[in-house]
Amino acid sequence: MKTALITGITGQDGAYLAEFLLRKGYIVHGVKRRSSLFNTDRIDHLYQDPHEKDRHFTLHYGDLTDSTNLIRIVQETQPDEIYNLAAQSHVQVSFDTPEYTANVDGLGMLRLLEAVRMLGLKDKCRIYQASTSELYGLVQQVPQNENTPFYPRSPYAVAKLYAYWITVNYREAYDMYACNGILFNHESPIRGETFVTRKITRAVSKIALGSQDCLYLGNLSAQRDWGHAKDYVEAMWLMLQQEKAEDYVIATGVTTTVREFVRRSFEEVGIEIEFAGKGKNEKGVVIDFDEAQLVSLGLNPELVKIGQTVVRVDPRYFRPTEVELLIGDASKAFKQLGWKPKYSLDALIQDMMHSDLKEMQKEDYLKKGGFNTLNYFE
Ligand code: NDP
Ligand code: GDR
Repeated sequence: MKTALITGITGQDGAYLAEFLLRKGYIVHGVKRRSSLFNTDRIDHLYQDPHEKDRHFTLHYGDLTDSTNLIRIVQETQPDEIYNLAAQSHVQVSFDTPEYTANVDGLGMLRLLEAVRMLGLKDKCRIYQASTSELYGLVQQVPQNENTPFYPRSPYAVAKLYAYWITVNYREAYDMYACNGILFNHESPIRGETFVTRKITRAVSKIALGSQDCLYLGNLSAQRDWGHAKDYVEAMWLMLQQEKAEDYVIATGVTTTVREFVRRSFEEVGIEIEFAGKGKNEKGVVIDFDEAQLVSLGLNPELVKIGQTVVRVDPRYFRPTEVELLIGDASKAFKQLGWKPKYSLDALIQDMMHSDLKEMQKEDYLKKGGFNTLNYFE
């Protein structure tokens, strides 16, 4: 029975990976941060009471900025595999918190590598670093593969560049099994609500229910290679099961604009929209709807108005420096890992819209029934 340690277990990928490894029979340990409110929603279904015998799932308090706790947790858990997924992972937020982002996303990996090395676990323990397509930044060539030069365009990407190279360096200097998964954007129904895909699927659901009028977005022309997180965590695991540690690009090879993602999300609920105008003045307007489809989803067609502006651009979401185009070439992973994504973009959007629509319908129902959130300050 293998033991895995996951940092960032409370995040999107951490939750999917924990599920995946438990199903494979692993003992899973996770590092969670202390917070004033519970932050374990995504993994609550995996929780096991500390008094249970044969526990396969354990959480430890810790933080990637604190070497002392990382050394203690690695020592206590003696992992065969470490997945370093913890990060301040929001690109725009990294412009506001550049030093903190560097500390967690850059030095965090160094602290883990050192913990493994100092504890004499380098021959037992394999390490995965959550590297990112943001490393490519300003377009040098497409599609991007393992040999494409990096040109990071945010404090987040620069911090991740350090983590990428320190992983390569420890592999070469100390012969450690350490690898980088250069993962392109991957999403799911449990994606953080401030990333663009989830922001879109939540807002489209609310607009279809009549509880929100308009969705405000930044750069609609950015192009991303979006996959499903469920597929991508399998690739992380495969990277640690090889004879030799190497770095791999994980992507679908298909790129789509933010604008098109919005259009297709509306299509999922039977609403057709069209974009007009340019730059800050671009708008998305309802041009048609499918009454039968709306009804079949439990929605009221009378709430949908032809001519309604449902998408507007708000420059506050523009980034100081942007990554305009990402398309991954994952042929190395296809060949060497035997990995292939199962979800298409349409299947991903369907999964996210289905889940958010249900969630918003539940909220709407509770609100209409008078069960509003309690106001403790009245
Ligand atoms: P999330 O933002 O959903 O999760 C990040 C996790 O890191 C959370 O568990 C968070 O804890 C934790 N965390 C943040 N700061 C610290 C810290 N100082 N110490 C310990 N834990 C911390 O990200 P994803 O799951 O989407 O991504 C996982 C990793 O993969 C990240 O490193 C991300 O940068 C990288 N990545 C993601 C891609 C994507 O498209 N999703 C693509 C390529 C790379 P809390 O819940 O308390 O906030
Ligand atoms: P990204 O994801 O920056 O690619 O990083 P995000 O979903 O935040 O942005 C994707 C693109 O959409 C544009 N955009 C908006 N983005 C957000 N968040 N909110 C908006 O309102 C909005 N409007 C337009 C952005 O400008 C951008 O071009 C994600 C993270 O998960 C990283 O941790 C990871 O490393 C990379 O993916 C790969």
